[in-house]
Amino acid sequence: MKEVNIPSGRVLKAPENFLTQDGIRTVFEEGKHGRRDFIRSAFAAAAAGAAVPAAMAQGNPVPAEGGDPNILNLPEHAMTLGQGVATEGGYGSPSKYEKGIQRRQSPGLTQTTQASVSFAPLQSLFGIVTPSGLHFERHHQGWYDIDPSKHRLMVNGMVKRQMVFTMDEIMRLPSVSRFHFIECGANTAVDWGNVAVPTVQYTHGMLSCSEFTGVPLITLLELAGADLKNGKFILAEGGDGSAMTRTIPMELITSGEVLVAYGQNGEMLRPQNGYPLRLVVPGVQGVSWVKYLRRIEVGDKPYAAKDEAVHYIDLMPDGQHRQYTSVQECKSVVTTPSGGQVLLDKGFYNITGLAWSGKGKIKRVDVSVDGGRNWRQARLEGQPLSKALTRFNIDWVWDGKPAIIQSRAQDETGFVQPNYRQLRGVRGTRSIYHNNAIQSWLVQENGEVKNVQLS
Ligand SMILES: Nc1nc2c(c(=O)[nH]1)N[C@H]1C(S)=C(S)[C@@H](COP(=O)(O)O)O[C@H]1N2
Ligand SMILES: [Mo]
Repeated sequence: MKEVNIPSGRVLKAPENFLTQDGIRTVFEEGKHGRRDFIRSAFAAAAAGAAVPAAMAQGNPVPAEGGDPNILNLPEHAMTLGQGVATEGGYGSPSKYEKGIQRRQSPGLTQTTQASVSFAPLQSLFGIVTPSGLHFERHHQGWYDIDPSKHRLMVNGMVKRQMVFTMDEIMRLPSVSRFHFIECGANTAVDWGNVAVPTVQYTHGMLSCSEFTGVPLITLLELAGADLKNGKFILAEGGDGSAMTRTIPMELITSGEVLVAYGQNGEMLRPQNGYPLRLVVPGVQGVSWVKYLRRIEVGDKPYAAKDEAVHYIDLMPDGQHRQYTSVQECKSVVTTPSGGQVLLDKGFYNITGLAWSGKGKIKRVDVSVDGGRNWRQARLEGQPLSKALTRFNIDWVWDGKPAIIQSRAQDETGFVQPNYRQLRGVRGTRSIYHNNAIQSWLVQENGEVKNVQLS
C-alpha cells in the first residue's frame, strides 16, 4: 500500500501496483513525516514540561530534535533565497510534486496514437475548469500546430458572398467568452456492456470544460449574406487529414450559441484542441466541435457525412440505427471517492463530483451511499451555468462498512439521469455512444474503491 493525496488534500492509501495508481497524487513528504512528527514532538515537549519557545506556541515550526529547543528547525525555503522570476522561461508549469497528474491513454484501446484518445484526470481536478494542458484529446488523424498566419476559414454554399477569412479578420470581430463542457459521444462507452475500466479517468475522462472565446458563427454567416430562411443546416469541415465534417442544425447557430473559437481559458487554443480555430457547439457531442476549422457551408439538408451517417450512430434494440444524435443528455459522476482511490479510515469525507447537461443548466444532484435506496441532495457550487460542468459536494461519514456511492443529476428541463436498467430499457445493450447512466463506486471494507454496476 502506498499513501496518496486525493483532491482537496486528503491522504488515502492505494495498492502499490494499481493500474492507474499514477493517476492519483503521491503524498507530500511533509504529509508523511513532517506534520505528524510536528504534532508528536509538540506533545512530547509539552508533556516533559520543557519550555516551549514562544514562536512554537504560536504554531510555528518545531525545535530540532534533541537540540537546543530555542533554535528553530526552519525549513530551507524559510531561510534561503528563492528562485528569480521566469527561471524556467516565460511560461509557467505545475509544481514538480504534481507530475502524477496527467492525461492518459487507455492501454490497448486503439492501434495508433494518432487515431486515439487521452483521458482527463477528473479525480485530481477542482471546480469546473479543466486546465488546458489536461483537456482530453480525441484525434482521428493526429494533431497539428498550424501556422495561424496561413490558416483560412471559408464560408460558402447558400450565401450571397463566398468569403475567406484570415485569423486577423476573425479576431477583429466582436467576441464573446463562455464556459462550456465538451464530452465525446463515446465517453463511458466501454462500460455499456459491463464494468470495463477501473477509474473515473477512464470511465468519464473524455469530458472537459473551458472558457472558450470566439465569434458567434451567426456573425460570419451574416457577413457572407447567408440565406437564413432556406439554409437549414451548415456543414463544418476540419483542416486535418481525417476529413472531419459534421452537419449542424441552423437553430443552434441563429441562437448565437455556436462559436468559431480561438481562445481557451484565457489564451489561444492548444494545438491538440484545434489551434488556431475550432467550432464550439454547446451541449452537442464532441465530434461536432470541429478542430482546425477551415470551411463552413450553408445548405438546406443534412450532409450525411461519414462521421454522422456511419460513425457516431446508436444501434437501438429494434435493430435500427439512430443517426444525428447530438445533444449530450444529463449526466453526472462522483470523482472522489472514485475507482482506484482508497479511503484511509472511517470518518468524514467530502463526496464531490461533476454534473452536466447538453440541454441547459443543472437543477439538482442527489447522492446515494447505499446503491440508490436513499438519496440526499448535494450542494451545487456557485450558480450552475448552461451547458457547462457543475461541481457538487456532500458531506459523508463513512462507518467502515461497504458502501455504494452514486450521483443522479437533474437538469432544468426536468430530465433525470437514468440508471443502467432504465437506460438499457430504452437503448438496449448494443450501443457504444451516449451512455449517461448513473455510475456506481463500491467502497470496500478495506477502503479500496471499485467500479461496479448494479443490475
Ligand atoms: N478536425 C478534427 N476535429 C475534431 C476531431 C478530429 O479528429 N479532427 N475529433 C472530434 C472528436 S470525436 C471529439 S470528441 C473532439 C475532441 O476535442 P478535443 O481533442 O479538443 O478534446 O474533437 C472533434 N473534432
Ligand atoms: Mo468524439
